[in-house]
Amino acid sequence: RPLLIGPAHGPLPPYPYRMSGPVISGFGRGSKELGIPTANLPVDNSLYPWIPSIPEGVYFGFGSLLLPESHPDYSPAPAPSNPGAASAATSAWSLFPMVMSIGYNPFYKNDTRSVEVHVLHKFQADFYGVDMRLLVMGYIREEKDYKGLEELVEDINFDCEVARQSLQRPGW
Ligand code: ADP
Ligand code: RBF
Ligand code: MG
Repeated sequence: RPLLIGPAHGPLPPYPYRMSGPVISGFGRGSKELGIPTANLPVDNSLYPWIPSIPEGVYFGFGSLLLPESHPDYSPAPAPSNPGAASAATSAWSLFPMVMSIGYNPFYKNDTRSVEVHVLHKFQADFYGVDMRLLVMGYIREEKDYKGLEELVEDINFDCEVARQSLQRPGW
């Protein structure tokens, strides 16, 4: 499958979609042990009507986290590009590329639509409860069922590469 998604000049409508919310506990399936922790967000259909309306699948884009000063990955951008850092900030937004799954995880057969985000950054600590803002820039593929976990992980690793390469183009 292709490494680059979307035209060089940037995302086409209806992208980008936006949503935000606190990072909550997920299914506790040990995604972290697979090397693919996923930050789960509450799905509020009334706040974000685009969520139930789009096809389930794997998407990519940017995720921003309001990390508290106490988090080891806290790193305030200089003001004014980061308003939160302007005066004695105790938290600041940090921007990362991400891949995400929206859907029912056919491999696990969930019965509710979930939103889970794998951030393309190696964090020194968890960030449960932290506010996250998502900019969904494009669609990568359908969610699939798999014979085994290794195949799922292999596909997700390729999704990460698609996101990295697609997002590093200047138009994105
Ligand atoms: P859960 O079932 O609670 O979602 P996971 O095994 O999926 O557990 O781990 C998700 C948690 O791991 C996130 O809520 C976050 O606090 C932490 N985490 C650490 N690194 C990342 C990352 N790169 N992307 C997403 N979450 C991460
Ligand atoms: N679950 C599936 O059942 N099928 C998939 O194709 C699938 N693709 C995913 C792609 C990405 C980028 C991410 C972050 C998750 C995906 N998932 C998929 C969800 C996965 O089953 C879930 O994160 C598990 O908790 C991993 O153990
Ligand atoms: Mg998770």
